[in-house]
Amino acid sequence: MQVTVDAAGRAVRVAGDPAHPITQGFLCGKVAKYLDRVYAPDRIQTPLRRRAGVPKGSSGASAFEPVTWDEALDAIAARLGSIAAEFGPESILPYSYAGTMGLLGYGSMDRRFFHRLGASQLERTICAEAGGQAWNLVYGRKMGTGNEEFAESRLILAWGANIHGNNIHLWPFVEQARRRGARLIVIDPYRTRTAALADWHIAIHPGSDAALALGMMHVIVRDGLEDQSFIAERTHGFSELRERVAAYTPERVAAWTGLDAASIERLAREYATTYPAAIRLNYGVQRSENGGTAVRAIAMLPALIGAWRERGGGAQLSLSGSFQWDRAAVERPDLMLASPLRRPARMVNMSRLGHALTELGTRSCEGPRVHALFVYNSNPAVVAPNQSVVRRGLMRPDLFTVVHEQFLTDTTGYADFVLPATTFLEHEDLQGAYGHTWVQHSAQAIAPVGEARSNVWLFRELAARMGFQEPCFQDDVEAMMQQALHPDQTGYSQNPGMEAISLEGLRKAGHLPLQCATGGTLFCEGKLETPSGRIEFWSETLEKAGADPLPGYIPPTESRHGTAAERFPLELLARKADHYMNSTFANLPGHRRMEAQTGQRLELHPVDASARRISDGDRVRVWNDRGSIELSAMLSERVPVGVVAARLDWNRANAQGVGINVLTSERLTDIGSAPTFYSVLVEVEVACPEEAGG
Ligand SMILES: Nc1nc2c(c(=O)[nH]1)N[C@H]1C(S)=C(S)[C@@H](COP(=O)(O)OP(=O)(O)OC[C@H]3O[C@@H](n4cnc5c(=O)[nH]c(N)nc54)[C@H](O)[C@@H]3O)O[C@H]1N2
Ligand SMILES: Nc1nc2c(c(=O)[nH]1)N[C@H]1C(S)=C(S)[C@@H](COP(=O)(O)OP(=O)(O)OC[C@H]3O[C@@H](n4cnc5c(=O)[nH]c(N)nc54)[C@H](O)[C@@H]3O)O[C@H]1N2
Ligand SMILES: [Mo]
Repeated sequence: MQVTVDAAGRAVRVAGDPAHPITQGFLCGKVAKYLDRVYAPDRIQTPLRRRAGVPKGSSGASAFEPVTWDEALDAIAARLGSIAAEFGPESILPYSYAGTMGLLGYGSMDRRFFHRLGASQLERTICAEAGGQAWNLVYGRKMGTGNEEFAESRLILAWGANIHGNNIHLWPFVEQARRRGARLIVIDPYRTRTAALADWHIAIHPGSDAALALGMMHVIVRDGLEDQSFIAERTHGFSELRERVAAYTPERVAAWTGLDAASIERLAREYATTYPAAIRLNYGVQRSENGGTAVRAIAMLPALIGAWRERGGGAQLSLSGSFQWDRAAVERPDLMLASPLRRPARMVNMSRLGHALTELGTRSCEGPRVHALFVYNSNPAVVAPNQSVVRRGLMRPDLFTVVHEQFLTDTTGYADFVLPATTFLEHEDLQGAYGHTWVQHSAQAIAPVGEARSNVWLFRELAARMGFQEPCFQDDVEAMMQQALHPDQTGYSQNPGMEAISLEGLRKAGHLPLQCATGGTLFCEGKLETPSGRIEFWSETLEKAGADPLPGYIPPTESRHGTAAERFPLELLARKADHYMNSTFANLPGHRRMEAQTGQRLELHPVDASARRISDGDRVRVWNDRGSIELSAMLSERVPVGVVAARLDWNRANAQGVGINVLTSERLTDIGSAPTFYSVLVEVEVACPEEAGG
C-alpha cells in the first residue's frame, strides 16, 4: 500500500502499490477506505479505566474515564503481579489473533512478556489450524502453487475459497487464465461472488467435501486416470488409498454431498484430464467438524494426477510456510524457563475461550482458573464461538480484563482497562503473507493518533514495570526486525529463502521476493518434511495418534445427516462479511453502507421460507440449544434448500446485542483443534413481535 502524507503529517490518500506484483495497484474495497478508520472520530485516543461502580457489559464511552499511560501501566503491572503471586502466573491468559498481521505486531515483545511472566500459552487455532495441520500431514509444509502460476492453469477449482470476496488479489490471475481459455469451477454451498462468476458452481452440502474428494479419487483410479509414475516416485501409501476409495462410488457420494452421480463423474474426469489444473483451497472447507480430513483428502488430488509436474498445476492452501523468519529469536519461548514456573506454561485453546473463562481450573489437574485476560489484536466477544458462554465469562466481576484496541469494540465493553492501539500506518513493521511469497516493509507513515501506542511499545513498557531484566526487553523495532531476518555480516538474511533480503534492501524497495520454489518444482524435487519424505496418502503420524491414517468420510454430527437435525433441520453458514475483515471495519458508516444489503440478514431459500411462512423482510428468530438471534429474513437462492446464511457483525449492531456466534459451538475439528463455524444446525421462525427489539 502506498500512503500519501501532506505537509502537516496527515495521511490523505491510500492506494495499491502499482509496482507490487500481487497488489498491482489496487486495494480491496474495505482497505481502500482505510483512512476512515485511522481518522475515525471514535478512535480511542487515551488509556481508559472503567469507572468505579459501572458494571461490565456496558460499553459506551461513558463507562470509562481517561487516565494517563503511566497510571494505566502501573496499575496493570501491579494487578498482574498480584494475580500471578496469588493464583500462579498461568491464571493470566493472553488472547490475541490477527488484528495486525505484521511480524512484530502479531507476535514479538508480547510473546516475550507473557513467556517470562509464565502466563498460559494461547493455542492460536481460530483461523487456520485444522487446514494447516491437515495440509502438513500430506506435504510437510504450507507451500504450494504461487499466485502468478494460476494464470497458466487450464482449470481452476476454487474449493471452499471465496476468491472474489476474500482474496481479491488472486482474482486477476484467475481472469488471465480464463482469457486463455481456462475454466473456473467453484465448490461451495453458498453462491458467492466467486461462484456467480464461475463456469460451474457445485453447491455441495456443508461438511461433505471429504466424500466428494474421495468420490473423485474413486473415479480417477477406477478409470486409470492417475499418474502412475508420479505416484511411484513421489508419494507414500497409494495402494492403501486405492483400497479405501473403492467404497466411495459416485452413487454413495451423491447421497452425502447432494450432487448427482453424473456430476461427480464429470468433475473427476475434467479434473484428471485437464493440464495443468490448480486447486485454490482456502480455509472455508476446514471450518467444519471433519474439516481437517476434508482438506487432507482434497490436498491429495493433485498428487494423484501428477498435477504438480507443471507450472500452473497443483494446489494452494497457504504459502505461509515459505516465510522462514527466525521466530524463536523474536518470540523467545526459552524465556518460559526463566519464569517462576521454570517450565513451558499450559496451553489454552483460543477456540474454547468460553470454556477457558467459565470452567477451566475447576478440576485441579487443569491448573488455576483464569483470573486475568489480556486481549490485543482481537475482538473475541464477536469472533469467538459459543458467544453466550464467552460473554458469561467476560462478565465475571473477579476477572481482570485489559484490552488494547483502536476502537471501543464489543470486547472493550468488558474491560477494566482499555489501551489505545496504533494502526499499521502509525508504526513500523515487516509483513509476510499467506497468499504470496513477497516480504514487505511497512514504514511508519504518520505519527500515532492521539496517545495510541503499538503492541511492541506496550509490552516493552509493561516488561520494564514488571522488572524483567533480560536485555531482550530493551529491544526496539529495528533490533527485532533484524532478529527476525537473522542477517550475516553483510546484512543479508540467513533464513532459508530470504538470502537476497536485507533490512536495508527492504526499506529501500518496500517489497522483495523470497527465493523459494513454489508449485511443480517444489513438489517434484527433493525430500518433503513428512515422515516418509514423500507426499503422504497414508499417514503414520495419524496412525500413531490413534486416528485413521487414510482419509474417510464421517458426516458432521451438526449436519443434515446428524441426529440433532430432527430438532434443528437447517445448516447455518456463519459467514464472514464481504466488506468487513472479520469484525474489523463493522463500526464504520461507509463500510456498513457497502454491507447494507446482507448485514443483519438471514439468507434462506424460498422453499425453506415458505415451509415456515416466512416472507422477505420478516423479522425471524434463528436459534439452537446454545443461543438465539433475531435477523431480518432475506429470501435468496444463493443458499441451497436446507442451508441458511448470516454474517459476522458487531454485536451492538443487532437489536438484542448479540452476533451470529451465539449459534456456533465450541466443538473442535478432527485435526488441529480448531473451531467449527460451518457445522451448525439451527431452526428459524417468524419472531414474536413482543420479542423483537427486546
Ligand atoms: N472480505 C473479507 N475478506 C476476508 C476476510 C473477511 O472477513 N472479509 N477474512 C480474512 C480471513 S481471516 C480469512 S481466514 C480468509 C478466509 O478466506 P476463505 O477461506 O475464502 O474463507 P471463508 O469465507 O470462511 O470460506 C470460504 C467459503 O467456504 C464456504 N464453505 C463453508 N462451508 C463449506 C463446506 O463445507 N464445503 C465447502 N466446499 N465450502 C464451504 C463458504 O460458504 C465460503 O464462501 O479471508 C480473509 N479475507
Ligand atoms: N462465525 C464466524 N466467526 C469467525 C469467523 C467466521 O468466518 N465466522 N472467522 C474466524 C477467523 S478466520 C478469524 S481469523 C477470526 C478473526 O478474529 P480477530 O483476529 O479477533 O479479528 P477481528 O475481528 O478483525 O479483530 C481484530 C481487532 O484487532 C484490532 N487491531 C487491529 N490492529 C491492531 C494493533 O496493531 N494492535 C492492537 N492491539 N489491536 C489491533 C482491531 O481494531 C480489531 O478490533 O475470527 C473467527 N471468527
Ligand atoms: Mo482467518
